[in-house]
Amino acid sequence: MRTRIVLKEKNLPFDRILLDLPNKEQKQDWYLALNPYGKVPVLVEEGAWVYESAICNEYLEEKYPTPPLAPTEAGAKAQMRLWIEFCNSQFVPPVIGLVYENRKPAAERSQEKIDHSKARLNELLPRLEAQLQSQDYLVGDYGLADLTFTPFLALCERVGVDLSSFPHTAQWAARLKNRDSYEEVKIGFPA
Ligand SMILES: N[C@@H](CCC(=O)N[C@@H](CS)C(=O)NCC(=O)O)C(=O)O
Repeated sequence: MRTRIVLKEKNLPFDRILLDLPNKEQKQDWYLALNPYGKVPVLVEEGAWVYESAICNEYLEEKYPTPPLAPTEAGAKAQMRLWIEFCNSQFVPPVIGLVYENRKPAAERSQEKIDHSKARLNELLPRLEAQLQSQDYLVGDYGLADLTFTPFLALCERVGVDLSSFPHTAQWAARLKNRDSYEEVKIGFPA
């Protein structure tokens, strides 16, 4: 989704090839040759193939810089990468933890795991809230740092993460989810 958001923002045509993840198509040899991690996405273009959504997105930004989705100044670019890293290494795991528990039948859910993931998010959200106190987006204009969070903010809403104590983050999440690019890619996003 994060790479498709970039493709949409840049108005780039693409074909989407879906893999059967539950049946582990992503672990077949032909796919492992494209991405040794056996995960989606892989971006394939004549002359290049790239995996890891953050790397796909920077590739697209460098190859198709208009409209820009990243700052060009080195310090700001480093800040952008730090937010992407924060998203992937800190923010995503508790959100995924909540999604897994939420998918189980109610009787099999672990309240302890749910509480643990929500507590972890409540430790992380103040960092976003502080950053968004005086600006609409994480680093300058809307860009790769923000859109890296978009699908996971949408998941937060679905699994009942309460953002009411983080009003700037809640408004930012609403702005991100309201973009046309997200509207177009979210179709088919599993609950
Ligand atoms: N860090 C990777 C994460 C990719 C990832 O976890 N993809 C999931 C789907 S959203 C996947 O392929 N899961 C199947 C699997 O792990 O076998 C990225 O951002 O590209």
